[in-house]
Amino acid sequence: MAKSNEKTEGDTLTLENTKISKPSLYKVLLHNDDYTPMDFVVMILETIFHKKQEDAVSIMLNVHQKGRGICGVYTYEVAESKSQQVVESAKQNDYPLQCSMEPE
Ligand code: TYC
Repeated sequence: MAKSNEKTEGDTLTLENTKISKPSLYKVLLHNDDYTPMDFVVMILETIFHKKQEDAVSIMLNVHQKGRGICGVYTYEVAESKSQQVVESAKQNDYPLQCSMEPE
């Protein structure tokens, strides 16, 4: 998408053909393991991903059964921050919970 831009005579700022693209989106994935308690995963989904309890339980069970699952789709920086918060919080509680991100 090219933005047709203002070019004012005498101005130094010319913005012709500035490319405007939508930010790329990334899926944040939660991975199953045998040690992290279900309640802890639900709490992570409620607090970091702002899921309602019912949705958090359903996502957690899906990850538990299928091995991995999507917790949300965000811009790169937000996805990275949420993934780091998950792993950091798990580490503090000595759980091996893993989180990753991949392009949508
Ligand atoms: N499999 C874990 C258990 O039985 C629960 C769990 C679910 C762990 C989802 C991680 O991402 C996960 N306690």
